Amino acid sequence: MDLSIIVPTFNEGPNVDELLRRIGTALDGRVFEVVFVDDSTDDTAAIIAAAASRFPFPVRVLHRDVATAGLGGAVVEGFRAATSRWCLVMDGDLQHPPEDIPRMIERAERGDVDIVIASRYASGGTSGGLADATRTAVSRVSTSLTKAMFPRKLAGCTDPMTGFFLLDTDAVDVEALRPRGFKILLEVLARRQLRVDEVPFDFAQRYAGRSKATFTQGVRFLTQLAMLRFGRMSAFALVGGFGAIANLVIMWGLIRLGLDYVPAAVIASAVTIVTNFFLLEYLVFADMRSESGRMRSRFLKSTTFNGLEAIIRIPVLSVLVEGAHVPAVLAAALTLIAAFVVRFMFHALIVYAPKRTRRAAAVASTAAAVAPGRTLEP
Ligand SMILES: Nc1nc2c(ncn2[C@@H]2O[C@H](COP(=O)(O)OP(=O)(O)OP(=O)(O)O)[C@@H](O)[C@H]2O)c(=O)[nH]1
Ligand SMILES: [Mg+2]
Repeated sequence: MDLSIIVPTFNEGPNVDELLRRIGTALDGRVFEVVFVDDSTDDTAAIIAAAASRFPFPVRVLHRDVATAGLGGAVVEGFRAATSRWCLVMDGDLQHPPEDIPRMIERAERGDVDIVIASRYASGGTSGGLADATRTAVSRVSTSLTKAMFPRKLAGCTDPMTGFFLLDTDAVDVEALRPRGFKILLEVLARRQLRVDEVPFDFAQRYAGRSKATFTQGVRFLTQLAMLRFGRMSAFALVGGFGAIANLVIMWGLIRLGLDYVPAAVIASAVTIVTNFFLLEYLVFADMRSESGRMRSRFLKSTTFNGLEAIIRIPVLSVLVEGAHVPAVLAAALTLIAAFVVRFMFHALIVYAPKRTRRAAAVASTAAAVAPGRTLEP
């Protein structure tokens, strides 16, 4: 079996040589290439390029100046660049021991699976390399949550969050993957029912360098999960719901401070409109940003729309309060809910509309914006 090994790297310079050395030893006698997809801000790409000549197998490095979609985006870029149909994805910090690759290949060569996943949680595997008790707990809880949300597609998989797997790229539609954040395997598994098997492995300690897992990555992951499961609209609703609650809390606070409900509603709306925009940018439409023109223009469209919406909403609010004697905060809640669907359509179809000339591509991508990731299980 020909193999492309894809290694996403972000500032992993001190690990490169050891990684290549151990891969070379583990896969001695096999045909393979190593493709690093590098988003580093340091000299990792140069280190890889220099190391490449010291090894008897092909080593390539694709350095991305714009790290679109982070780790997940890097892996997809690797799938595109790979020369082999079978791609093995592994971290660049040696937490994924290269010595386990032959077992994964042997499993795939039996010919009855689309993906072989190296699992920390299958019996025989261990997760000792997780930094501390908190990371272990977060990993366990998010694994259970994820499995609960995709009971059928993840039935054969104990570790949908691992970054160590061997995939037949002919079994997936690489261009349809919408990676965001850290968990590319989940994206692959949730899109299409694949034939899965696992091999257990011992998750090692990081060899050198620093972890890139952050709290922000955690928030991104939750958004990704919501979007894969229920489509983009649910993530939009989540952000909108958060904004609505913030709006009401601010309004309530200002009224308690003695402000009249109209200026209180105006201030609360202004604050939430701006916050809402950034949450949409970085969570809900993160994968569509690079194709939809300039951020400034999206900001203007989004805030103008929401501003107009608030300007219309506030007279309606006052009719409800003065005319129909609905309590102010309840009336605000009702008008916020009513505005939701219109706002989603406007953002998905106009603010984040792809700026491409080919109409067909634009139409396809717009359709994807409104109903993406609706991967309801059969
Ligand atoms: N290309 C690319 N690689 C990334 C990015 N973020 C992380 N990586 C790489 O993805 C792999 C996994 O990242 P780690 O920081 O090890 O994350 P982790 O294994 O969950 O965290 P630790 O257990 O603390 O090591 C490493 O090879 C990183 O260099 C990114 O934005 N772009
Ligand atoms: Mg790591």
